[in-house]
Amino acid sequence: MSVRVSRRAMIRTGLAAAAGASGLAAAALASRYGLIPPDHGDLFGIGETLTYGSQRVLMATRSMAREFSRSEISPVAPINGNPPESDDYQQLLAREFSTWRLVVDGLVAKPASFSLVDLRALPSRTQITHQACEEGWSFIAEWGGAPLSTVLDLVRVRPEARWVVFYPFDEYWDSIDIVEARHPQTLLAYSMNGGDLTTGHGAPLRLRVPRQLGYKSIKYLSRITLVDSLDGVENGKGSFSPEIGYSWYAGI
Ligand SMILES: Nc1nc2c(c(=O)[nH]1)N[C@H]1C(S)=C(S)[C@@H](COP(=O)(O)O)O[C@H]1N2
Ligand SMILES: [Mo]
Repeated sequence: MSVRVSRRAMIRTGLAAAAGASGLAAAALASRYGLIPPDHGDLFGIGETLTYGSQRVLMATRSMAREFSRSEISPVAPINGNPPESDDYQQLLAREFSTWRLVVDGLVAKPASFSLVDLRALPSRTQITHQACEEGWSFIAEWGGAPLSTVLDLVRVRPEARWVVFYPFDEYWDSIDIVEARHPQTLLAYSMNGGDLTTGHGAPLRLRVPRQLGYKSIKYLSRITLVDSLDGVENGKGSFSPEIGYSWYAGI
């Protein structure tokens, strides 16, 4: 039997109900099933664990972000932040990214790097999805690229890998879990609204994670690395976002 329950209702009742409404019991349960987000010790603490844990346990991990029709594409797509100023990035831009390569390494059997030509040769997917910034604005756009899962298959992810970490050419960095990384809508996007990705929107390649807020969709990608723990990665919180007051998990 399948019962349709609203997303909010599920999140509200979620793990708290399963654990007898006790936050600590919920945390113990979450820990047992590997559902602790990497920034659990932070500001959001127990609430973060409940949100991430509830969504991972109760929402089918395959739930899809809404996709829209072409007529719903926003006429204006705002840009958040300036393109990286680093010499590395500026030189690649000057050569129209012909010498750029995406490095994929870490807990993989076959570390590799991919040029834009390589990525464009992979099976592609387009999706018209909504991108919402935590600052309160949003837009709908069509994104095209290679599913991240295709690239993960090519490098052969080792079974112990649990997190995928993304490094761009600016100071951002972030990570997602393997469930999110393997989701069919999680895209390495090289096109937007039918054209090449512009510099502002993240050229040459950006991540699109349409089930989470815009800040998880890292632009200007340089390297992707697979790890079994985020403890030793940068600040140990899975993302730079907790440093500026935002949670690692940004599910919507
Ligand atoms: N590398 C990098 N990725 C980034 C950002 C950034 O400044 N640098 N901004 C993030 C934020 S806060 C949002 S809302 C989206 C904005 O994407 P857009 O500029 O294409 O609208 O990109 C995200 N990815
Ligand atoms: Mo944002």
